[in-house]
Amino acid sequence: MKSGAQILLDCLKQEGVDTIFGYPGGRTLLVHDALMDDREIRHILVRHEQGAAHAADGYARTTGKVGVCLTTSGPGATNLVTGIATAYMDSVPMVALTCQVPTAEIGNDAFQEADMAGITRPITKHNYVVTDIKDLARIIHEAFYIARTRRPGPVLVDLPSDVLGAKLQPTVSQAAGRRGYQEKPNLNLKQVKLAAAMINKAKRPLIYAGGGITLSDSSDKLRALAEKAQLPVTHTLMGVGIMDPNSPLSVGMLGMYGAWYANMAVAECDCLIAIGVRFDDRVTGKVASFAPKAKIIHFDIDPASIRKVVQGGLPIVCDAGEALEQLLELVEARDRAAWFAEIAGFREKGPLPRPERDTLVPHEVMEAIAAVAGDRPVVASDVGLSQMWTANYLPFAGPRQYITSGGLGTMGYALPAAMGAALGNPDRPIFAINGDGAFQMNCQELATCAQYQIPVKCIILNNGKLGMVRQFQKVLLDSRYASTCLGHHVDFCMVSEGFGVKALRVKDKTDLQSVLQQAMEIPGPVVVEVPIHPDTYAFPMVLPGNDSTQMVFDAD
Ligand SMILES: Cc1ncc(C[n+]2csc(CCOP(=O)(O)OP(=O)(O)O)c2C)c(N)n1
Repeated sequence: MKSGAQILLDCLKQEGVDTIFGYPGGRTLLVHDALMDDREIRHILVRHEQGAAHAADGYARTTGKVGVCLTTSGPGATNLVTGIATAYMDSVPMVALTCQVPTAEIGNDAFQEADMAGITRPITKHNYVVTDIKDLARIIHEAFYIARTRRPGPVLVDLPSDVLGAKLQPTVSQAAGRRGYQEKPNLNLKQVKLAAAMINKAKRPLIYAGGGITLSDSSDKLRALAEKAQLPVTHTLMGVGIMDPNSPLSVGMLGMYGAWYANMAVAECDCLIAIGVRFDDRVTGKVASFAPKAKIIHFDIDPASIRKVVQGGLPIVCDAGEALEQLLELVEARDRAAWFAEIAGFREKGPLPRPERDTLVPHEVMEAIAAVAGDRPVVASDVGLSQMWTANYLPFAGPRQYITSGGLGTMGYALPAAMGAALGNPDRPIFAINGDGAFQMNCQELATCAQYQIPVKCIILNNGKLGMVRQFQKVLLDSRYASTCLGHHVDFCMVSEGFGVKALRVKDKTDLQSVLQQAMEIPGPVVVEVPIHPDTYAFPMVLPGNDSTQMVFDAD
């Protein structure tokens, strides 16, 4: 006979889980007790459950495996909510295990009871409450299956403590599956042929590629397609790394904080080949004027994403990798030099700004990080100006190298996500790049990094402000900086040392490179504070409601 807690761990191992990010409480006692003797699963004790969710997310995004987090009931579980919503918006495979009050007490307002199935219904792909130990193994396997297949996403499993304590003779578990749930859509070849014909005919085609390419591990196929048919590629924030930014085929990131020339390419293209994207409002700007001259082909695994924002076009419900393989056979080589020259003209007219100033400027900082970063680094960026600077100026040559909260835009993401990435990728250099505001939202995770010697190099771009919001205030509200000044100076080095993490401070341009180099030479976690002038912003940008080619290039 085995307890529910033991059966749970057996199932996790069968699913290949080697790491769980968790935090204990009264309702997790049996699970944490069973984990204590387990040699195959390591449990990382975070300092806040939000950190557990982001760490599981960072682990999942960078390894392609399902990330797992574990909490107690009530406040432990509700602390996961932002992390689950973050994963949901970016289609990250995750299983959140929340322990619960005993089944007999559910609905009684028991101590530390929260209805997690109800609370997370709109932010999970699926969720379960296990009310009988006989269902436990099936539900756990199903949760992993649903989390990682089709359009991935977070699945929550609520585990009442009596179920974890009950005993059962386990039976051999069966392969997971669900009636009515198709693991992959059937690719409609007729539609792909139509798409190929449209591409072959187009004079100015453009690929608009996003996170779906990474999720289906098909960036190589995308590159091959672009190469064969000579198709320029612009990518979303979630698509950073799927193209080598130095490739002549790459047109960089489009959208609100993307490159003007990428938005111009969208405006001028005659065929927009959208793959694994969802026409997010930060991409389209004013929808009515998005890609006005183009016929649109939209490849996506989720039929609900197709024609959600932009109407018309050719819909193809598919796995991106399968579609790209077929398309590669069907597209013809074309000379599109004139179109590439046109895009090069846009790039020359409106490049990404690289200003020269006495104070440190974003591209300099990013280039300095790139110079010390080493082989295939993984960078988790937070939300704010630092996110846009990282996406635009750090050259990511491969997928799963850049992770960020794209859809929800969650401040406090970077440090715990980098922690998860580090545990999933022990051979790679790992960075967290944060604004000083975002860093303060989950800086408690430095204690986790110190305890387990997780080698995250945590870079704080310190402008003393909530810079991205301040930028809006500067441009839209006549420089009235309401509630965006972080007031008194926080000594981040002292904070970090207090958590047991070594800290270094960059003075200015003269020591930037040497301090970063020094950080790389120190084993384990290190914090590096970099001073950024408060009036340094992320330009160009599209103002809300505007056409995406009408970008603002500076604040004056
Ligand atoms: C949890 C959360 N709260 C509020 C916001 C709104 N917000 C977006 S960017 C930003 C400012 C970020 O400031 P900081 O981390 O210092 O980075 P900076 O923009 O200065 O680089 C804020 C408050 C958010 N995205 N997430």
